[in-house]
Amino acid sequence: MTTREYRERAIAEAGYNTFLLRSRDVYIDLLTDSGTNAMSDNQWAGMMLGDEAYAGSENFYHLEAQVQKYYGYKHLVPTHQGRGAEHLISQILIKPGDFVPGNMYFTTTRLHQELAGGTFVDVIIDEAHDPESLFPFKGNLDLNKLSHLIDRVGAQRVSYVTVAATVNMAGGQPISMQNLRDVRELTARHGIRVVLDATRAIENAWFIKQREPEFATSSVAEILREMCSYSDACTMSGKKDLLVNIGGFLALNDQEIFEEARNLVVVYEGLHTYGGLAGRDLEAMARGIEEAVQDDHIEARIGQVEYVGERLLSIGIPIVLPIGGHAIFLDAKRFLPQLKQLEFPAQTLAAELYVESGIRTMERGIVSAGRNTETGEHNFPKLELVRLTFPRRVYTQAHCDVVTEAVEAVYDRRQEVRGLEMVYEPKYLRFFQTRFERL
Ligand code: P71
Repeated sequence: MTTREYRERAIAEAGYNTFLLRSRDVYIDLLTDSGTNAMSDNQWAGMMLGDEAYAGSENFYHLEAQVQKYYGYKHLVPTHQGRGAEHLISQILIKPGDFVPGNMYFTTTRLHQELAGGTFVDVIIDEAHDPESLFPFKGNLDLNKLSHLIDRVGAQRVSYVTVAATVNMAGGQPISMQNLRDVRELTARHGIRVVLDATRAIENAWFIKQREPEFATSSVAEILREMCSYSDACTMSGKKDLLVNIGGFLALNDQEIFEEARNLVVVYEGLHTYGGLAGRDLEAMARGIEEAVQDDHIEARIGQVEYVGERLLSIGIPIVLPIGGHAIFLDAKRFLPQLKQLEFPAQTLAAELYVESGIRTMERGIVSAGRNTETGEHNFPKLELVRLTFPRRVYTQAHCDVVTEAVEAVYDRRQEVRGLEMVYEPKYLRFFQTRFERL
């Protein structure tokens, strides 16, 4: 525990950016659920069985078998984390001038598409941009938007469609199985590939089980397999669903693309049987898959997020609805209506929460959205959110109660809160290192 005065100094020194705080100065860390999960005894035991051969490690073959069994793709290319896989698939499939439609942008995904010469096009349904819409599958793609894009630019210039499950930037919102089937059908007619961002697909599968009657009695593992069957490849950050601290992969069916990816991975990540990871990391991820698809686990995980969300709702805090899979998203526009978007409401709220309680959260608004690559202007996203992200198997209900009380305390003094001014901005993924001062 630190004092309020201490935290005032710490956040000022961090340029009011929670990414620039030292973790020792944080009391409850809800920055991200990425790589912050607690590994099980079984995973740690697996770490002791690391086969650290340069080539052909046993742990690679174990992971490959697990990915084939649970995700259903033929080929596996391990990478150090999700963005490594995004880099490979973007470099292989995107030609300069191409378009890459997807269900809302994700920061690293879009950047790799742009660096490969592509233009990302958001084809998510409108409901996803409305924090108050109660639509149960706000991750769905809008098939009209997608087919208009294909008609406008021609199927030849659409590299592939990125389908994220769940959609992080929309508030951890799921896509329905029906929508996955429809996207598959539409793209198949045009010969366009589908690449799934499977980072939180297991959480998505749980929502399908809850909300799509056809799947009420299916297991999460069965739903996951079917979800993946409507895509040609997936990129994966194992640091979320798969309960590890580091790791990711690209998995795919097409032999030719696999050969290219297996060749390119040796340039950027490491040999094709380790992809920048130690053998022990591959083993922890292989074991993590099996734990992650257990219905009991995923129910408890999403149930914890729901518990916090329901408590916040009961005291009138504006959050994104429905409650998402990995996080609660505070709606900073409604929380701090006195601030203009260029006074960075979500960045401000994240800083205030830290000062109030030592809880670390993440901005997901205009700072994360970056600038338009052509005009250089800020992108102005409709959603201006602060994410309270829950690591898996880490915090207790008591921590959750402390979090709720902290949010309430900031809400009670919301009228006094002033905004921020940007004083330093790096070129790529600016939200990680941008610095601010108080207005
Ligand atoms: C999260 C992260 C980590 C992160 C990344 C960028 C900015 C802030 C935080 C990473 C994801 C993700 C999805 C849907 C791909 C990646 C990249 N999320 N797709 O939410 O959520 O994976 O971090 O392993 O490279 O805190 P990577």
